[in-house]
Amino acid sequence: EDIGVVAVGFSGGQGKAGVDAGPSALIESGLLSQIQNELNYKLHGDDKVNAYNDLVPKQDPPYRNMKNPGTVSAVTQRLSEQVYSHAKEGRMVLTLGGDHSIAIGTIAGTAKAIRERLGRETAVIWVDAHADINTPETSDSGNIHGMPVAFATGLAKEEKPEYFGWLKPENMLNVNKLVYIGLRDVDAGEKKLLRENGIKAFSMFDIDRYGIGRVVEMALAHIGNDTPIHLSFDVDALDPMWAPSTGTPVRGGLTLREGDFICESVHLTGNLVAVDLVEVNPSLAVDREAEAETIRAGCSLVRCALGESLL
Ligand code: DIR
Ligand code: MN
Ligand code: MN
Ligand code: MN
Repeated sequence: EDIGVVAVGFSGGQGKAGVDAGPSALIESGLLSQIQNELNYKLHGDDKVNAYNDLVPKQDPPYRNMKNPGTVSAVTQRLSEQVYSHAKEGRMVLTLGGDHSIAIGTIAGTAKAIRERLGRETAVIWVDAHADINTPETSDSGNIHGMPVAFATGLAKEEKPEYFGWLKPENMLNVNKLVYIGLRDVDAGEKKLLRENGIKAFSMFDIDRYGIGRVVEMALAHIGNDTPIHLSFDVDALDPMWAPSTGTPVRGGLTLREGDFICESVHLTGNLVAVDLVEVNPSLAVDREAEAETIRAGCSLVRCALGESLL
């Protein structure tokens, strides 16, 4: 099977340096060679990390409360083209982040390619402690990594091409094809958006109540059989016990096994078209062991999504 790899060394969607080194850490720990040699994928695309330095504007003042809006817009636009070019060829696309703002680009790329190639809408399973659905106006932080779902679904809109105006209807995700798993730190404005738009979300409370098996079953039932799936996995969905080295850790999260189970289940559908693994920040670890744990967890999630633990 063919897979397109995009390594996105980008941190402009939030304020902490170091998340741009996530992809190189994952790759150096052997992720791509495992995918190639153990899981037998044919790799296309990046073995080096994209820094996108050529896209960073000289000045990038806040716009509508967004920080680095021109930079994030330009990088995600380029990324959407990279993802699109893989997905159009029928390849599964693996994107290694980078902060979660990059999902604006990855979803835009897969949604467009899948519409053109299969005439279908893409579903997104968003695994995260956070809902990342703030609009520029509801956001307290101004960090765009808290907004990608709002832009991907069109809940946040902007005409100016240099500020996400490049997003067109063919890039969009339908809100009823979106489902969350793992939420536990959702802003008041985000809760309102989830409610008003009838968006399906399974919080940690639901996982405690039903167990991860039933939650994944319900999540997949919601998006429907035979729907192409884009899995966007923020490593902070995992409990900091398993993934401490990330920008906004929140206690009370998924065990590594629960995270792996989500990925395995999505693989088993046979409908997976894209995977994002984001927010691994090697430089935030308290020691080398915490750093290695987080990278190991990230690699495990990706391998599970690509079918490692299943025959
Ligand atoms: C918060 C935190 N909701 C924000 N979001 C994070 O900045 O909008 N997302 N950490 O990953
Ligand atoms: Mn998060
Ligand atoms: Mn996130
Ligand atoms: Mn398989």
